[in-house]
Amino acid sequence: IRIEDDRTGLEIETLKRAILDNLFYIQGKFPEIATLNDYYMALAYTVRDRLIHRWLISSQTYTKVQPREVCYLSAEFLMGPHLGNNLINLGIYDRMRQAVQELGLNFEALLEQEEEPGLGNGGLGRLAACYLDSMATLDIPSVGYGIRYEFGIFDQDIHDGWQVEITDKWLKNGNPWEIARPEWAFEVKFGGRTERYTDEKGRSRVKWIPDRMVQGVPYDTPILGYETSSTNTLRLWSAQAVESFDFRAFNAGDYYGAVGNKVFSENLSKVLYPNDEQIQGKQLRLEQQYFFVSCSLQDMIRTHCDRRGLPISIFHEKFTVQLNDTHPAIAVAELMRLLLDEHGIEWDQAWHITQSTMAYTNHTLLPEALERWAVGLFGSLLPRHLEIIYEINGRFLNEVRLRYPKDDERIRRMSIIDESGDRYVRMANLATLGSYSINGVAELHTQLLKQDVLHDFAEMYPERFNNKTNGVTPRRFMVLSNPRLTKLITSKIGDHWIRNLQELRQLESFVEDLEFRSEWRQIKLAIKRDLANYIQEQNGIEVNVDSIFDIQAKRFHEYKRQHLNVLHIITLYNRLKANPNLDITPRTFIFGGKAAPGYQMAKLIIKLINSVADVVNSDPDVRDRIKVVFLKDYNVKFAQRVYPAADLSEQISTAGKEASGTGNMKFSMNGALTIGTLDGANIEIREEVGAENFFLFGLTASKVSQIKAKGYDPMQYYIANSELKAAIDRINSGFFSKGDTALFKPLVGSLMYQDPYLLFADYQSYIDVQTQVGEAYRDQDHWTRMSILNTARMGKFSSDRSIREYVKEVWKIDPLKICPPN
Ligand code: DL6
Repeated sequence: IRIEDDRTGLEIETLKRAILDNLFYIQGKFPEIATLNDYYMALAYTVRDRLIHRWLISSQTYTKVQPREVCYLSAEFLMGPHLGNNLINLGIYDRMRQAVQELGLNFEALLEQEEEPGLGNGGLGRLAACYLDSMATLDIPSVGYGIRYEFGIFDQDIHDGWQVEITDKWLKNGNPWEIARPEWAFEVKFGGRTERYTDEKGRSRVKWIPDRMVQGVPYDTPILGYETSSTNTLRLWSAQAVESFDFRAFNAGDYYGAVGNKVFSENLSKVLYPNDEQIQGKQLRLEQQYFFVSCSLQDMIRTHCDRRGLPISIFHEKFTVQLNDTHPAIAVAELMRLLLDEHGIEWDQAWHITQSTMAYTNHTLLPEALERWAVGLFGSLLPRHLEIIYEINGRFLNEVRLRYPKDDERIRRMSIIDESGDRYVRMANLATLGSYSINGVAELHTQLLKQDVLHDFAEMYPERFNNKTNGVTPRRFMVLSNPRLTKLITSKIGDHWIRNLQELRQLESFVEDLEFRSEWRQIKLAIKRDLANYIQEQNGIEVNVDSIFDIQAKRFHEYKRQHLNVLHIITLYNRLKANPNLDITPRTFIFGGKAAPGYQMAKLIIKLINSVADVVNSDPDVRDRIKVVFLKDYNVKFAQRVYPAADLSEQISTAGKEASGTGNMKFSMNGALTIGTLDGANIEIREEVGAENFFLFGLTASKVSQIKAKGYDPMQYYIANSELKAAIDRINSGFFSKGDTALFKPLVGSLMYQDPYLLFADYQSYIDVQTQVGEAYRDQDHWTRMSILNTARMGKFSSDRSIREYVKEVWKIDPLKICPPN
């Protein structure tokens, strides 16, 4: 008899043995007293064991072959739970479920037990996580570098309709997926001053004398690809005090002072800033950015020079760095510093290496999200970097002057230093100038980037600009989150679509198959029933599973226009009040999402939704034809339940504001129809699924700019449109706020007098198209066809496609197959 190894074997009996073994030896528990969490940990270690061998072989192969690698630098990685995803990628999901069940345990409850590592705010961080999955799946040697925040994105509770934030203690039960590597820590300097000196070769050099130092300790998590052995690393840095730095204080007997410093250092990676599209200019945030960037670059250089013994002059041939927005843009100045000051390289060569290494992805056009740092703050924290930036800027502006003589306005716009008032370092200009590739995340976004925010740079260096439309991983957002649909699809077209999402096109030939349509519908209904049960448990609201599940789930922001959705709800409500027998298609309006804690207007919109829900859900005149539900604490784990249950996906941002969106892709892949504007990736989704399978409304981005340029007056729309007026008046009258007419004043006032996101201008078009949605839903058979076609035609939006494009057009990296362990 061959007995499999307990740490690598994949037979059901072996898996069972391994779980019990880990429970005993790692958790230190007999089964009789083990908690659900003990079993979760034992299961997670069992899965991790099966990753480790592949992980070690992968890094051994990278050391041997020395391939070109991509390092994805991101201040956020919104990974979501690891367990289910790793089981899918290992190909042992069903087997493990059986093993767990044979041990008398509840598999779903164990999956549910995992605390989600919520180390991101939303789209940008989740995109980074999808890209890690795709890079490993496509055998691309890569490392994700970021910060190991002790507290991730806050948990959201709702009290009296208001959002309340609770700290996310995601590490409280331990994290079985990571391995600490204190032996590979780096020191990071802050503050102080610089000094010039002459080195032994008579060259003038600069020394940075910091006034404090922090240590970055890496925590590594294996990232296994789907159906491959490639296992890459997510390396997150945790801040710790440098003991030696506090020696003086210890020696002077200031024990408490020294320990206080330690706490101060460790604050650095304590908490994720919870703002998704707004910078706040806080020193700690800049410290976080510099901290992880410096550790990551030092780590790459150590791998390159020390481990692989390669000369620093060819660093850019072996490493490329993708900057996930400007949060890591300080990498441009830090790599220059390391090359100039630590490796003694001359300026021109250092600049060549730096600019051949960095590539920058922009994720937003919103002016309030474009990062800039006050020069005073920047210089006091990073004095050497400020000098380097001044030098980069001086040399660059000379080039601009040569190319565009006497164009002072252009010089002012392109300068890395904003001198229009108080002086700021513009991080987007630094990232753009320091990179060989600059990309937006959807066709429209890239076009607007070139037209507007980075127009001068695109004119000067057109060859550096390119588009990479975002994508999402079908492993997590279809296979794991929608097993029923996955099974049906696979029964018809096999399972190659999971690796090559374009194969979903084959589903088109089943659209005319009555039985297939019926199965498709039954599956959607069953998933809606599950969500309805959850809503009943969580919110105590009974919803009709035959109603349209109309879902808007994303961060709260005025540009995303959740309040436009609310205006539609109130309009329907007003119609029902005026005509209680009105025949409307029943709808369940479902919202989910967090607001940045300091963003009062977004929080007020959450309060409005909950206030409208209270009134509408309990009004007997409505007779259950509309229900409004706010699902609290929307996160990746929960999103996986929500996407598959949607009939209608709300993608209703003001055109030109949503860079891409990725939720739009996840909904549509799972068979939801979209109601949306021509914004971000909506445009490309509509092109793919067909205009006839997409509910389009609203102004285009260019119309939005034109209207604004002419001087937009929302009041005109309010006066002219009786239904819009009635909806606004209802809010204003205190009807939804128990007579309190002050509560929603800031919101109503902003809409009536400014309406910066043009809700009023788009209102009628939105309402009209929502009426079409209601009518279309009545023809269930036709709706099902549209739903199937949405899924069938979403192949383009796999993150595998995005990564293939980055690999071919930007990074120029060859895949490297990893031999499976035998
Ligand atoms: O690219 C990922 C994601 C886009 O899909 C969203 O449209 C965009 O809003 C989001 N941007 C951010 C901006 N954060 N910063 N800076 O999260 O990126």
